[in-house]
Amino acid sequence: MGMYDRQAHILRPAIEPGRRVLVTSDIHANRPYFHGLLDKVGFCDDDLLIIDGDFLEKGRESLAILREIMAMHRRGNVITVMGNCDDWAAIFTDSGPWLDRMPHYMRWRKSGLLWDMALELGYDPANLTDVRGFRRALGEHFPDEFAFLASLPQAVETEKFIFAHAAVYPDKPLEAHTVGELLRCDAFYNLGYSFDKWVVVGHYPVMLYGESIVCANPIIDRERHIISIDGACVLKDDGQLNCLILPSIDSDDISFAAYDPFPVRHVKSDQAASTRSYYIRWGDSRVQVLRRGEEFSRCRHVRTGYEMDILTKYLFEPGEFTDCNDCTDYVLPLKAGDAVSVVEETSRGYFVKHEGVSGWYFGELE
Ligand SMILES: [Mn+2]
Repeated sequence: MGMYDRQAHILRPAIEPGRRVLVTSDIHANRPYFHGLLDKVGFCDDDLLIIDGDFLEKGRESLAILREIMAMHRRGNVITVMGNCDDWAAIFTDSGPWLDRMPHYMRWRKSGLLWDMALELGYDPANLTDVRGFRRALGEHFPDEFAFLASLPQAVETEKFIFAHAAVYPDKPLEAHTVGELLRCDAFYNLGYSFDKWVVVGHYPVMLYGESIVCANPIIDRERHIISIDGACVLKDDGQLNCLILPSIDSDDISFAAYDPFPVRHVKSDQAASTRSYYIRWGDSRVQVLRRGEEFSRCRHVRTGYEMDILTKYLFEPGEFTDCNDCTDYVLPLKAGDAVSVVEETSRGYFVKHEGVSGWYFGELE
């Protein structure tokens, strides 16, 4: 049974009004960002945290964060929605293809839940030969972990909100959705749907909705009632872990907080925004190197022809044509005294973030 054959499990919890609710997603096994965010918002046992999927994989500490979230569940202040990267209990029910792909996936990622579990069991995770024997060992040694993962709902619904990892389709009842429909969907916000309840999703990094500007802050669409919160923690160097803040589960007074680890400094002089910019992103990052320099290289984005200087260390291969790390030439509009977080310090200036937006600042900092 694949993701699109399984029917979704919907949770409708009773959440007492007046309790503060925090909603995050796509932590991707990044415990420093997770703790940084919880510290920043002053998370305590009186609050309720809703994790909107994908707390596992890609980052370095999948097994540790799984156990941490299980402990939070026992204390009763977290509700976790399943993301496509958390569906590991399916290895015991889904037949065939997944099992055969498992060794390849582990070698490629060199991290993740099964990687961490293999290490704890004394297997060499990069050279898994007997996958069925390994799966049997997982079931024997990690029954609580897999029971927890199997118990996760694929959507949580309240009077005013629906929390699902990737998508909700307005033309059918929530329980008629398959697991795959709720957990996988690229660019859900671009599908144009509107909802009566607030639909809160993660999964698709919000900056990918921008053409020329990189903004990691949540998209809160008050007309269509869609909120997209994945700030691309782990996935993008300048990403952040976002969370919505609801004073109460029955409130429309929605604000947000974000955590990233970059040092905060203040700009000394005003700067005007660039009138033209582009954002080269993963999946569409083929560039032609016109002049390769020590620190910066002049590059032409192959699909659009847009030219910009890119940090040479962002270029993946040494040849004339290469893919590159996500980057932009956007120059941020700033006022003297503005706080910025510094992502890169270069001989030309600083690559910084200001209110969630990434771009260049060419003046001095204090
Ligand atoms: Mn996802």
